Amino acid sequence: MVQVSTAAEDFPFYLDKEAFKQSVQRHLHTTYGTVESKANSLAWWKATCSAINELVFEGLTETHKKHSGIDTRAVHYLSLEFLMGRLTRNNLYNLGIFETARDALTELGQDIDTLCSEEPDMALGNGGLGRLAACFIDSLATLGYPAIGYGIHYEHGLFRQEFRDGHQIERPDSWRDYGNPWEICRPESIQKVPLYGYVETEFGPNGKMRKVWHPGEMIRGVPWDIPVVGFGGHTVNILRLWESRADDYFDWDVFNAGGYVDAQAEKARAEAISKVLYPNDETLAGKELRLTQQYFFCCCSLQDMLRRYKRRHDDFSHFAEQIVIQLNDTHPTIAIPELMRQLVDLEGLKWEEAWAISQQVFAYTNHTLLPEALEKWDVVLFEHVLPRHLEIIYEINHRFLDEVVAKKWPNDDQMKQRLSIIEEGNPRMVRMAYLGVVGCFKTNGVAYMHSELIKKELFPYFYELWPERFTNVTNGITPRRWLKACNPRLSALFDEAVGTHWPTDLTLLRQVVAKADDPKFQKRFMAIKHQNKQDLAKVILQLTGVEVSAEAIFDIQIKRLHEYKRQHLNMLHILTLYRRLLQDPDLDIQPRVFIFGAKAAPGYKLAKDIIFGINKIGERINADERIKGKIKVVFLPNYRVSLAEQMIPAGDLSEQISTAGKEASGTGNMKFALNGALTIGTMDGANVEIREEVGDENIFIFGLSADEVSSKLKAGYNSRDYYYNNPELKAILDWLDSDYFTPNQPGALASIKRSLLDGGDPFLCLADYESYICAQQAVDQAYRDKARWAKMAIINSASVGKFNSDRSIQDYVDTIWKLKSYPAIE
Ligand code: F58
Repeated sequence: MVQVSTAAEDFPFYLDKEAFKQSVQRHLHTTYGTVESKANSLAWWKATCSAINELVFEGLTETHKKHSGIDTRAVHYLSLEFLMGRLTRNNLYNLGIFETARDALTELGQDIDTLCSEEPDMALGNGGLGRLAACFIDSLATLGYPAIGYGIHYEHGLFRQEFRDGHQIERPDSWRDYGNPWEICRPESIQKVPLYGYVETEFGPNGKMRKVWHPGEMIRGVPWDIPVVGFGGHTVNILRLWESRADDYFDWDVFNAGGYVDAQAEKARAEAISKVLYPNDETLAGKELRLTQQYFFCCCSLQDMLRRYKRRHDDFSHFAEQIVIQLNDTHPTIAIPELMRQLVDLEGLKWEEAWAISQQVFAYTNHTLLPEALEKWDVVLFEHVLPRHLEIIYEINHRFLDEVVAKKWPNDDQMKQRLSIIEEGNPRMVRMAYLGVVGCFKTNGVAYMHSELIKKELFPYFYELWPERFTNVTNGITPRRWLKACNPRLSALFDEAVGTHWPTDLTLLRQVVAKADDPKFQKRFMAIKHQNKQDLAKVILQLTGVEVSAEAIFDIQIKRLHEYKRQHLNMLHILTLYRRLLQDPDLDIQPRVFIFGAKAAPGYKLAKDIIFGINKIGERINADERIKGKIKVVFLPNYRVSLAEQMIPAGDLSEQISTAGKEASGTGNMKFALNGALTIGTMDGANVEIREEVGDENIFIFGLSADEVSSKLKAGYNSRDYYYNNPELKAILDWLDSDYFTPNQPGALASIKRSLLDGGDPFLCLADYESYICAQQAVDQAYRDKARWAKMAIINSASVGKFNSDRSIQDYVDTIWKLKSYPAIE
């Protein structure tokens, strides 16, 4: 493991309070043209960012000098999503000047929390996959690795969610309406991207055949760089996001011919590419615009890499030593044929040479086993948008089937069909995951269990062919954002207990296990949790108007809304408790607040119905005086990174209840455990590894295993058996047919029941119901014993050092990327 010093005295940037104050004031005057008496919080926030940027840019320049000076191997992380959230607080912590800035601002009459909340979230991602990319670039910079993130500069990130009468309404997100202080436009690195058109076979002067693509359209890619400050400030890498523009905005020919309107329309079409992030989670949108987005950013990024490489090299013999490209899911796999095109068609390499390079450069991370999330593109659509790439894919496939598959399984046409990158059928489809496996030297899953399932279930024949290509890298989270910055109280306690180095070596927290039984430590730990809960209670009141008590169990489920994540199983538990309370208002249960946060894909009807259901059930329960406030249900609108940062430190119970075998890893599970919440969860994804770390007695595991789930489905699962055999379950499901929760709208929640009965309950909520209710009873029991709960919470927090994203990155470096660390500033 690379050791990066992060002791306060080792931070390279020392800026005293006075200097910071002066810098903020100077920027207020000279950058934003305002004065102290007139400036609002937005102006103060921007001036603060400019002051921070003076240090950031210095780090950026030094890092650039260092990395280009040694011409070193670097990783290029290609991802359609980077869910960065807000950057101000993080940059301050990573530079080691948070306290200095806070005190300076206080003296200027400004509150740092207020200023930080002026920053809109940079929500350029849907969920786990995008947030993982953000954690990874934080870790890469922290560890001093040469790295660049490449993605799209969406004008609108993930939609803003509002509730209207309990229904989700989507509103456009505008994260840079008033300018964004962190981004730097780099017009000197603009790239051109061809699209559409046709391919011709030509013969060169030497009689050699070559393919020439005559594109129907050219788009410009304009890069915007976001500096990525590593913890300790020793390295500042960049995230480079591409914005699409019309190639020649002032097309004089069209313009002069009276085509002003046509020229404008063309401009609008070009700009549409980076206009908006697709809000789908775990379902693919087989839309032309999405394929165009994928190609657009891969094409720009590869040209950028080649341009930089060619500055120092005359041929491509060192390309694979210098460059490794990680594909974040299949979304950027189009980069594989694109590199082939650039090397063969544009640089004149032989196919074999180019393929040998390409095979050493790419690696692919898979994030899902769900069949509906595995990308496939209609061959006809593909040919229309990228005619040359389809030819290249055919060639890759042809050589793979003839040279590799036929050798291993001679005369086996069925095997060829099975493994073909092109799926036969009507329509024929390009299987992007197969292209990924064939074109990459490594394919990895994101948690141990997931990686095993990839080998056994998703790609069994590829695994037989190339066992050495498959590997696991368990996900992680950055402890800088997900503990130090979001939970300053607990961070201070840990500083005192184990010293200040835990933000880079999270395993140091293990020492705290020794204090788990110490009543004094327990008291301090739980007092912090209580204060965090009080803070969240205020947020809840402000966002929902519902008053909740910090004495109650804060039971939280935050993640995208999806049937496999089973928010509706949680709902069934709520209904069960509510019904029991109505039958016996004196029932002795621990008070609980059920807290949700989730966005549903705009076209995902059932997911939206579940949001509506939870909102309506909450309204009824929260207003029902008979149950004396013993349970409350709140759904916080517009769940996003900055809201997660307020919720996670306040969690007592973390709901990780996906159907076993469906959640590749999960990362929210790690964030909660680190902040001292106990997990109630299935044996799925990284829950399995969390259990290994914290011990079986400190986690509430329930439900069928992945093997049991698949046997049950194979044997013919009938959810009605559970419905008819469990009167309590039957009663709460029948409740959904009534208008009890939706006065004057009988049956408004019936679709949820229908999906569980007529719909066959594909994610086995009813099969796991009883076991879930039992596990929840065990939670209730455990919470009664304050000392026991405190001990369990402390052990969780202290035992999850493995899930530091620095460890994930080091695993990638060791098994896939083979990089050397070069912190720029010592
Ligand atoms: C998530 N995938 C996994 N996809 O579901 C989760 O288990 C894992 O922890 C995480 O990746 C990180 O590895 C995920 O977030 C998406 O959001 C895609 C967006 C584009 C469309 C398809 C889903």
